[in-house]
Amino acid sequence: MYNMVDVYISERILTPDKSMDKVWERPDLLIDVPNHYCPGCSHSVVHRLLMEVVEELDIMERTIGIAPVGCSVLAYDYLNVDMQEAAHGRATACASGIKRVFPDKIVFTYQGDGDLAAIGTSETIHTVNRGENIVMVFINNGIYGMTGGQMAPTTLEGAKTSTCPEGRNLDLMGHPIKIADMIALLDGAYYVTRQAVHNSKTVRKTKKALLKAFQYQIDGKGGTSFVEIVSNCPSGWKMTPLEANDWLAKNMFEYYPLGNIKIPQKEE
Ligand SMILES: Cc1ncc(C[n+]2csc(CCOP(=O)(O)OP(=O)(O)O)c2C)c(N)n1
Ligand SMILES: [Mg+2]
Repeated sequence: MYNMVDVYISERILTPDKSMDKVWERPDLLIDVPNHYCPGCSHSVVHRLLMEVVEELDIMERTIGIAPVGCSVLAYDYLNVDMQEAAHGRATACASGIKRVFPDKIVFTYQGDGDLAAIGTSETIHTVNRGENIVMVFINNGIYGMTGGQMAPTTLEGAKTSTCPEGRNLDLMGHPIKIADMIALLDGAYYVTRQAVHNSKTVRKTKKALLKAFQYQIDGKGGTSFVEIVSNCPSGWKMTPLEANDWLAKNMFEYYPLGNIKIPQKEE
């Protein structure tokens, strides 16, 4: 089985004559321990990008991350910055409190779709509406990965999960929620973008988006930065990692198109 990180590395370090040209190494802030993510899972790629960004911006001493409930509940075991665990859905409420008490800290939440767009919908909307100067990283894998693959608010029409084994039926279960588009309408949203990490091109774009989001917070720009990352869940989707990435590209981007949804006015 492939691991997303291996795919990414192999694309970059195998030169045509198969000699090794090392251009990548683990960021120091990504703790060198085996992680619990399934092979091919997007979470580990995004963890790495986050720590690269924190390292490059030289903010490791003042960064505080909030871990959610979901597959990334153990993020604090892998990210070597100060971390706080939040109750399910409450990460942005925690982040708001921490940022207000320590305005010089750089605060981010890291949340899945069940956490951010289901149980935490209220916290999500009101945090952005207040324009809290934090970064929200949103992993939209269209499923509750941790608990065995139940339908999430973002599950696509027709997609099969353990709670909609016949496929999501819109009449019965409502529409997949485009939470990033919703919060972009709020005046407190400063930067809202939707990215992905299923190949090396999108990985690079996501890193740029994360760099921007953190830089806005460092510069004290007014408002919340929100980076959605359309992600996979090979285990929950019952696919191999490569099948999952194919399925994601063929199905998810039509409903969740990649690109910026709201950018600061001077950059328009
Ligand atoms: C108050 C509460 N309700 C429900 C749960 C069960 N639960 C744990 S994780 C989770 C969903 C996680 O899905 P998501 O946020 O999409 O993260 P993923 O695992 O897909 O990365 C649920 C419903 C819980 N832990 N606490
Ligand atoms: Mg999920």
